[in-house]
Amino acid sequence: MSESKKHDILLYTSARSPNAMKIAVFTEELKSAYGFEFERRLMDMSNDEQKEPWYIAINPNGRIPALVDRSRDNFAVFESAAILLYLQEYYDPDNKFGWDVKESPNEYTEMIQWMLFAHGGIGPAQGQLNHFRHASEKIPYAIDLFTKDVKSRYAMLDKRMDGREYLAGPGKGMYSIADINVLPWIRLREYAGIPSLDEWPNLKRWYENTVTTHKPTWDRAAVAALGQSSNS
Ligand SMILES: N[C@@H](CCC(=O)N[C@@H](CS)C(=O)NCC(=O)O)C(=O)O
Repeated sequence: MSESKKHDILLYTSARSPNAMKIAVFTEELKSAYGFEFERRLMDMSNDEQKEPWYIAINPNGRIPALVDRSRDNFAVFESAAILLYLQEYYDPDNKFGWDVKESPNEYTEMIQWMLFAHGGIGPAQGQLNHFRHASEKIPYAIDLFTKDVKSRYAMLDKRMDGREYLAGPGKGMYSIADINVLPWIRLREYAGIPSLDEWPNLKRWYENTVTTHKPTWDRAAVAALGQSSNS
């Protein structure tokens, strides 16, 4: 691991969240690669701290995660995928986890397209499924609708991963923020009533190989973001 380098960055986050897990995985990868260190503040979600005016000034959407980069004039970033892109742009100088838009425009666009697919599709659909499955009033139509929606998006990822190791990049692909952006949702599938990945063998191999190959960082991220100590 590189020498530790503390950046003046404050991340607002919480426990038990796939969106928090994405950022935790990437900051752990940056820590391993560059010694990246930063400050983390857990929001008190049980008291709706994320809806308080001081936080809305940082993230108008009133949700976690959000980041303030004090070393860049208090620049604030919200939306988990945007935070991954921001950190990759400024704190991954060797492009170990992504591509530079000017140097590799095709790879960059491929990475962005899979990030947007997951951010605009899997996150919202699986989030709604979680909500309806765990609501006090059970509405079978909604549960069924969002189960089908999530499964169809998993099927699309499965097709993409046929013959590949990672989502974006030439050949079999390169481990990047495109993978880090979506695999935490796959990890937390059980809460959405999807215990097994057997229906999607390519997706299953991709998920299992990634968390095995990058086990130290994923394990540390799971402890930081989910309070879990082993893979699930
Ligand atoms: N699209 C947003 C979603 C953020 C989000 O929904 N965060 C949840 C935790 S996973 C949250 O803060 N929920 C509390 C609330 O909605 O008040 C992102 O990816 O950052």
